[in-house]
Amino acid sequence: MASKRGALIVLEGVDRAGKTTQCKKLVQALQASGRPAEMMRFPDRTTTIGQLISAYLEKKSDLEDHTVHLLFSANRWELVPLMKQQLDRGITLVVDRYAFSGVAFTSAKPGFCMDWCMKPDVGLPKPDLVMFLQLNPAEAALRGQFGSERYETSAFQKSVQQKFKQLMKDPSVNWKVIDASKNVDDVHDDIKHHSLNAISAAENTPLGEL
Ligand code: DGP
Ligand code: NA
Ligand code: NA
Repeated sequence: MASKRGALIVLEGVDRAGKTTQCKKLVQALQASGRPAEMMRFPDRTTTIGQLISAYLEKKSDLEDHTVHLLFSANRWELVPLMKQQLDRGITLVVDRYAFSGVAFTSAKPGFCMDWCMKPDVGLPKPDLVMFLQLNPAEAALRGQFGSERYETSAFQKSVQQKFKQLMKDPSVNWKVIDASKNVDDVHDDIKHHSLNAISAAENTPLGEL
């Protein structure tokens, strides 16, 4: 019998919802309980494509909007062989943003429909679980000022949040909404609970495709 695959677990959410902190805590908790787990994040700014994206986000370069959308997608695709290899080895991947950020952020720009935005990501490994860290804009504002990167304005983030709401209506994706206004440990408990269920379920189901 083949060994059991790892689960593909994604955290999405608006800025300052605590995604990165929670991804790290989840990986630590899984590892501490003897379950192999690794963290990934998109965009992965370390690759050649990722460096183009990073310069764009830092406003050191300007790129045409369709072009940058395709670069974000290419950045996910270039990591697929590694992701599949790790999942096959039984490693659970905890991913900070994925294709849903891709659709939500680009379709929040004028002149883009969600349908077009989804196309380049069709066929990517499908997450076994996508947790949306929900935080209302007022509470997010209390957590600090926006940085200086592209997209970090409250008007744009509001529109991104609306796009995520539409994406969460897709019943073919295993979405869970997490109340990110709770304290870090309570949010972690919710995330861990859903993740353990997803890890068990993934052992008996093949990896899907978006
Ligand atoms: P982060 O490193 O998690 O702060 O993400 C960088 C920024 O890029 C953040 O504002 C979200 C945005 N982003 C992430 N993925 C995509 C994508 O695929 N397309 C677009 N247009 N933006 C994205
Ligand atoms: Na950011
Ligand atoms: Na983050």
